[in-house]
Amino acid sequence: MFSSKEEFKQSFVTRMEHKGLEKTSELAYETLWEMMQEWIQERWNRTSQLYKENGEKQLYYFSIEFLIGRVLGQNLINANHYNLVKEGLEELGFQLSELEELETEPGLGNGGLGRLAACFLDSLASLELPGHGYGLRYKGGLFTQHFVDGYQTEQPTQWIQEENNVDVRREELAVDIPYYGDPQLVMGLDGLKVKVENAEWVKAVPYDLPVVGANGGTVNTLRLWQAEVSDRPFPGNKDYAVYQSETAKITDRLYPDDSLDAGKILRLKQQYFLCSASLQNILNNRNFAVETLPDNVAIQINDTHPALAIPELMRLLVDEHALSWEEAWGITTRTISYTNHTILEEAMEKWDSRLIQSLLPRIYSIIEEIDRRFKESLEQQPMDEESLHKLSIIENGIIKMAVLAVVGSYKVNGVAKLHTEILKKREMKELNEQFPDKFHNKTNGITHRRWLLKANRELSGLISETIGTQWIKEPERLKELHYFAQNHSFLQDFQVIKSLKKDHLIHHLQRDQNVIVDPDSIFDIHIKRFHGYKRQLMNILHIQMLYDRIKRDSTYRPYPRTFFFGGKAAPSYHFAKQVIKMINTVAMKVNSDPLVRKHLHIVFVENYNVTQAEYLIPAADVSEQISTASKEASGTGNMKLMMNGALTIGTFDGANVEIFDQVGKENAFVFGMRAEQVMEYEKEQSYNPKGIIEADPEIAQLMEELVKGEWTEGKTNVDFIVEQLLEDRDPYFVLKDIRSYSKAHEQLLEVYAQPEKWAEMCVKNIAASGIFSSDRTIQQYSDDVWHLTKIPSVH
Ligand code: DL6
Repeated sequence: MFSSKEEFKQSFVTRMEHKGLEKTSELAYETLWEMMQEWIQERWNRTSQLYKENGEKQLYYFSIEFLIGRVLGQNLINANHYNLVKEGLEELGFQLSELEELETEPGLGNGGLGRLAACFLDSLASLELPGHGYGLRYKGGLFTQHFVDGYQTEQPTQWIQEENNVDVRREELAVDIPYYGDPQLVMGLDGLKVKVENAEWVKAVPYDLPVVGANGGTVNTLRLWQAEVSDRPFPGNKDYAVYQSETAKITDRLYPDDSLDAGKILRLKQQYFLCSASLQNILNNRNFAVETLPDNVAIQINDTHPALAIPELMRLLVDEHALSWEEAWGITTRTISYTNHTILEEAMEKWDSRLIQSLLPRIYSIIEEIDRRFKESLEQQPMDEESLHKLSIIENGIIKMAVLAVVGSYKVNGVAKLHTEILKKREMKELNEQFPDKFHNKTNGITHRRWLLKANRELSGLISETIGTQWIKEPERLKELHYFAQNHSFLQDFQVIKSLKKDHLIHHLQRDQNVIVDPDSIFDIHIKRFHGYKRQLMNILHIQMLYDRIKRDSTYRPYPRTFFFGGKAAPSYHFAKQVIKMINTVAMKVNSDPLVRKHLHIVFVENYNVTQAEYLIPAADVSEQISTASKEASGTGNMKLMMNGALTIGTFDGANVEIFDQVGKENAFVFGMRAEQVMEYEKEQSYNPKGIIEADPEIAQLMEELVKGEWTEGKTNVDFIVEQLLEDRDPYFVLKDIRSYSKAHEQLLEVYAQPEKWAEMCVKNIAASGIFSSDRTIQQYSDDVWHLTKIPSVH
């Protein structure tokens, strides 16, 4: 942006003076933002021009979520201007960190899936690969979480303000999206074709956000669609006012609650809106023959939310571009590939056929035809009913989006080795047998530029001083740190930085939530969405066990620990909301007990988001990754925490397995059942927690207290929890694993009592974390799936 600090300062001051107002932080932020945008714009134009001239294949990542977090600091880092700007501003009396706090975080995602999409965009641009995102421009991102009386409350968050200068409106690229209507066969110039009469059209207007890669060379695009009323004629028999308000809702909020039918229709509208707008945009702006689409474009669908891209591309190719079904199918199935992010039954998307039939009649008929042809192709094979059921796209009035996504894609991947194996051997066994070459694994990754370089400037600095800066470009070179894992002075430096990051977190929490945390305690961090399988319940039950033990046994006086929780529950997920309430209630009791408080402290960080994560992760000593084995597809928080030198206490689940492989089990605290055991229990339905309760007095006491409501201000606040543990037979095996979890915690305390040993293990974790950079993941996708060519930027 500037060749020197002086040049930056001069330009900054001139602009501030030009504004002529009081020199507030807000004005400084606005000025810095403008300067950065101008600098980016130039690079952005250059990259677009380069792509146009070059004509190489482009990747489009379709995702209903992009949890990008704040962009100002990240862009400055990727532009290599962070330090220069920080120092320049300091000399002018401003703190860059304070200005960064003024940016509203765009919460355009719920959790792992959306954050992964953001990491991928960062890696694509940083590897100078032509890859862009397509998403939705929700006015309101994920809700803001507040606790009232310990309960989660949800307030809408408005990301987009009147004067929004983060993204650029591209009116000239707007397209119209058809809903409802009657598909009719009409005779066109090129023969019979389907035309949807009386459709309700909605205008999709793109807004572009720049994605700045490392060294500021390549600037790719994240294109977000906004819904507006269309100029096309409106069907006479419909209510225009209803249409207007329904249209505004399409991009009003991230993921509306889909427990009701109205919510479901809206969700479906959103999904189709994203797919249709993005595909029309790709086809309208191409400079190649449509038949060569797979050579010029790769489309990755992020889970099944954008799976309607398959029938929509068919519609566009057959109805608008007059291709035959066979030609169109060949093109579609060589262009689209699909990533699965879950095997949880309830998260596998299924749509009521009637809903799609009424909202998207032409799309429904295309899905029917895909299903019919696929079933026809299976007719020659002997097939039992169960297999046929697993291979059906439409069955009993239900459309299974995952089956549609597999059938219509050329590659399908899971997000960690274990997850992919479970997909291939169990969840999608029959599909894998039909398409053995489609399935592959791509273990997730995280961008080390945000999660180390930005979130932990101090640790990054120490690493660079120690092994040089090449690790920034090639994160696997973090391995070189291994040689320093027993170097006393390096370990000391690491410890000093950990304490510093703990202090940063403490100040942040003091300011934000008015809590005081002991800097010398172990920072044990459990941050993720609230879900039964993620077992925040096991963590809090274990803390209750510790409380009871301290009270009961005067010789048990463990080293002080602060247990941090952070995460949101879906508004309609009552069980998860009760766990939140329970944590807050237990926190009150633990934190106010003069004896116990010396050993245990619970802090629930309100409104966990990317910004909070940037404070929490560098400060962590312990990373809680305790999901029921087989349930967590990958996890990415586990990688971020490891990269910042936290030790994992975790199960053999998702990417934890690969983390343990990389760092060695001796450098983590591994416990609990294996995935095969869990799946065996589930198959046999042979698990009954009652036996465990009867055999373990400590667990029995805990359950008794829980049932009596001693911990939770009465029974009604835990009825879902008690019901799940006892009547539903503990589906996430909390009671089965809690004993080994407790033992792992005891081992952890033993190691923490040896500070140098602990630090050595932390450094070994950092050294082994490079493989979890999303640069590795993206390069693998590019090599095996997208076949992109690196296009070096011109500086
Ligand atoms: O792949 C990103 C992320 C994984 O790390 C998590 O393990 C997984 O739970 C999450 N999956 C979803 C599924 N949503 N749907 N459908 O968010 O993906």
